[in-house]
Amino acid sequence: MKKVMVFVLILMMLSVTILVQAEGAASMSSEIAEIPASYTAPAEHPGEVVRFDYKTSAEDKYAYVYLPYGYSDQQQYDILYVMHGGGGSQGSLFGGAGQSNDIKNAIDHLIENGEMKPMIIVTPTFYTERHSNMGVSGSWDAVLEFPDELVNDLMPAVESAFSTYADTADSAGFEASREHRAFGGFSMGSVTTWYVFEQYLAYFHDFIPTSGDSWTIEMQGGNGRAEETARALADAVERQGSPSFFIYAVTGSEDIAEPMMTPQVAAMRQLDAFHFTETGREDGNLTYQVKEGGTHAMPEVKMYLYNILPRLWPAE
Ligand code: FER
Repeated sequence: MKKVMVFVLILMMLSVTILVQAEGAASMSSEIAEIPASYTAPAEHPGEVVRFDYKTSAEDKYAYVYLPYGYSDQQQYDILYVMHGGGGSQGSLFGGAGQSNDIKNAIDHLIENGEMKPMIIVTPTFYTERHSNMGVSGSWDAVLEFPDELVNDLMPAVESAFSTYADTADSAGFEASREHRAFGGFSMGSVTTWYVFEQYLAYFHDFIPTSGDSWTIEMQGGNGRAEETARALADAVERQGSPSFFIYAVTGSEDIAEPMMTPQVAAMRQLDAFHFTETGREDGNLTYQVKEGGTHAMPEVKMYLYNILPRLWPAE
């Protein structure tokens, strides 16, 4: 009798261990690969980063726009918007117009080798002349205003200048082409991404929140108020008519935002609006990866984008 009890106890401990390991495997991932060194060098067929000027009701602004090699207005392109983090700028990802840095070269190689469909990538800024405070609170003010600028000013301008799937660069055109449009960002740009998800799901299908939680309930609410934050996101999905979407959430194990993102995603997984998947877009609408050793820095963001971009609109 005693022996049986001990055996059962061992079995129970073993299954707990296995469960804990499985839980860990769901968030930790070795799947995020470094950008191959050869991809950080210039490609044979490079795309081009150009400056794009546009107007808001208040001021003149600009973004950088990556145009893939052979860009032609006779073709339609998928489009991704990527927002920088606090203190960053339009140049945080690609450097500037005419430049070719590691991630720009990697994207050129991915497209050149048929690993990724040619796409347009826009890197704007949430800062305006009124937001000179680039600290967290000043950035947050700017972030809160950005989603409206995005859909009212930036998207109409950029998507009438360049050829996307939006037949008309207005709300009807953006809605009809939402499966060909994504929004992502790093840190405060990830906070921005969650706001865009909450407000303009009608225009975007894919989201890449990188190392930043949703501040819809409060600053860093993904940590202390994970359930309310997740519920607010689920309510936003329902309010917007529950269209399909896909969220590629990602951070690093050593990232300062990881303690915010992990509880938020865990809470989201408890809700019907979200279907967690580790396999692919067909099997759910939310995935989350935590890169072992990853910190809150641009080299990681570039690595995450290198891994996620080819999954947005898979090459044929
Ligand atoms: C987070 C989301 C955003 C976070 C930090 C930020 C520490 C941004 C910080 C910054 O831009 O300075 O969850 O956690």
